[in-house]
Amino acid sequence: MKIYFAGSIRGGRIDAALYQRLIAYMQRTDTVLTEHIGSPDLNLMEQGKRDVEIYDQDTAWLRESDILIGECTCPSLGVGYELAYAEKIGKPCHIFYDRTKTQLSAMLTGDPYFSIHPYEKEEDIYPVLDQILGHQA
Ligand code: 6IA
Repeated sequence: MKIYFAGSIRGGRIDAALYQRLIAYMQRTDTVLTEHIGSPDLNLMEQGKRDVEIYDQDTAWLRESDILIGECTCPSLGVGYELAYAEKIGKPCHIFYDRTKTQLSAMLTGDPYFSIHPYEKEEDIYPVLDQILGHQA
């Protein structure tokens, strides 16, 4: 499966290490098109890449992907945009967020299109990912 993993970049990098662990977990069995989202050096890497190129590449990957998986604990305008874009083109969307740290936007929780997975501990995420990706838990 080709996975579009969405996580905050300019919205804040507080959960970057979590993104990296989730990406590594999914990469054991599937292809993650957006593996840079977990990179600790993203600020350095971002320099020199024009925003229009980022937009064009990411929307192409969204169209190419089979599924979007978003980690939405750290609010990000870009991730919100990607979710709406993915819904518009009919890609299944799964949203994870830590319910002890944030309240998700009503624009996500109020939209029945999205599959929303609140969690309290990181280890709760992995069995749900296994189910989504069709692997034995
Ligand atoms: O508003 P935000 O920056 O938090 O939006 C984050 C979301 O937008 C992520 O899910 C990404 O898919 C996308 N995004 C934002 N900035 C970039 C980016 N910057 N590269 C790729 N996707 C991005 C450049 C870093 C790169 C050279 C490694």
